[in-house]
Amino acid sequence: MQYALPSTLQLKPRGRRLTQILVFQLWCHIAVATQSDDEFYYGDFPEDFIWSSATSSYQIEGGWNASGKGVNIWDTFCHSYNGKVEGNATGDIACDSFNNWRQDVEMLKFLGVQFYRFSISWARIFPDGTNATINEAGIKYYSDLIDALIAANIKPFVTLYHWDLPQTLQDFGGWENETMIEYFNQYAIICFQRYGDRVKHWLTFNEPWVVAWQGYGEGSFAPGIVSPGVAVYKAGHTMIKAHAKAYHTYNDTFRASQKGVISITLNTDFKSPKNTSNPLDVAAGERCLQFSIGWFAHAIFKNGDYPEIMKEQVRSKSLAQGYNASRLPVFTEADQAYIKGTHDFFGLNTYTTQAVEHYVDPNSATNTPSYMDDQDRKESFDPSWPTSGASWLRMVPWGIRRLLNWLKNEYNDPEIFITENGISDRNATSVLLQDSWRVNFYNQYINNVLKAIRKDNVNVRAYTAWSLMDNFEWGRGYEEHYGLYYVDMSDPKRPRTAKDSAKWYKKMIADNGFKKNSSGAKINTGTLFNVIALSVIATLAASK
Ligand code: PNW
Repeated sequence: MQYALPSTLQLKPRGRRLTQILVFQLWCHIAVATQSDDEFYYGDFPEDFIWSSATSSYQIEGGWNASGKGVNIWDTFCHSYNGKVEGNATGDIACDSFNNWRQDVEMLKFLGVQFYRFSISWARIFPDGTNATINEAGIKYYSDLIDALIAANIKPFVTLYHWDLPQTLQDFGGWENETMIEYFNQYAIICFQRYGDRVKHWLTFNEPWVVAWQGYGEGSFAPGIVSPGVAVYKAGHTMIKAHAKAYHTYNDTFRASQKGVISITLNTDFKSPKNTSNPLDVAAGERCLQFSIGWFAHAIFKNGDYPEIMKEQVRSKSLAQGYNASRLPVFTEADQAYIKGTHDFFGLNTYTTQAVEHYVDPNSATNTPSYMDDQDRKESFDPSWPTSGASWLRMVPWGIRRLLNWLKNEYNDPEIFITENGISDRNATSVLLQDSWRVNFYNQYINNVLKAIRKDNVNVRAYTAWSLMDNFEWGRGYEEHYGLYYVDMSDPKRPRTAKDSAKWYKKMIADNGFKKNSSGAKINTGTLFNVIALSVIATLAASK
């Protein structure tokens, strides 16, 4: 028997029509609201918003054995010509910023950025990785750069470790060996001592995820160790502790006199459930975020320990694989207390979004243990997302806004410094200067950052374009380009030329946001369409 409403509550045909119209109106409102998220947002950034661009030592400096510099793991990796770097390229000369750094400062001045994020090459300061010998020529190189930046009113934003570990330390096991913690601390101390009078923004590590996974997991990056389920976690563990130690050193010894800030830069893609109405995919998306950025952020920004889901997954997989304990190392209570809260802001590098689905490999127990398998997921791209020069990078502008919101909620509304964002190409030289696809990328991504700030109240303080110039793109050598500036690698002088994206970024910075066309308010076509549709349907419905 069908359940019927009491007759007093039953809708008359006319009332039913009205309800249909109301439901349709509601749908239209939702459609407009969702659609307006995709719409361009005109407005400006907060007055004290920081614009920046970035590079890293090995990618731009060259001078690999100049003026007393020691050998680092990327020198060794490239010089082994092991086929892992496209075209057997090396960073021996790169953009030759060891000699051309004055030009780099001019480029930054042209852009009008307030900050320049660069990294220090550890082996240029400590040739054998330890404070046994200090290379004064190396100290001077960065000191001169810092002075020139300050003279140009550009604040130096310094990364201590952007992947170029001194080779001598790798010979002791690199980040698999916890003695690195003290070596890193000694290196950090000399940087604070020599530069901290002028440098007020520090990053300990750039993307420990990439170091751990690509360096010690799949081995595609230096030092090229292939241990996807064990060394990967050990390296991550050591870097978290090394970060915490350097933070405390700064806090206890240097902060009072130098009055700077220090933190870490973590990377992740946004992980979007492939099927948003499948709870398993939704859980898989969240799990992947915990495994990627939570791996490091949970300890530093939350409670000193790894995310619960990560501990559970790695432990149960490890036991099923015949280990008698988890492959994920354990933080003692003392470690946790020491690591928790070692941040002054949240440094974020992000480029893309992955679609995530729940997937358990049936052979998980017998396969080689792996950080990837530990996550029980498959990642892919929606085919509609535009490609780039990197297989891992698709342009998904709304992803950055979703990620910023996720970070806000997950880590108690931190101050977020976007320390890298950008897009690559593999185009021929002839079209590199007219990089309209890169302008489009920046336009849309930065607009989504603005929406995160203005509509969602995410506390984003800085945006950094990766990269200032085309450079040594790690495993892709010189074939992939991220620069706002083109660098002619065939010319020994390595001349730099501004691309269209550099000019666009300069204007955006000068405007501090997106100005409406001077002709006045732009009509929002999406809303207009919905309003017309709504009234047509309402009229039709009422006339029946
Ligand atoms: C970052 N991935 O690296 C680095 O910090 C830069 O040095 C680098 O040039 C830039 O992004 C572009 O690659 C990443 O495979 C390397 O997901 C690889 C990945 C992410 C970031």
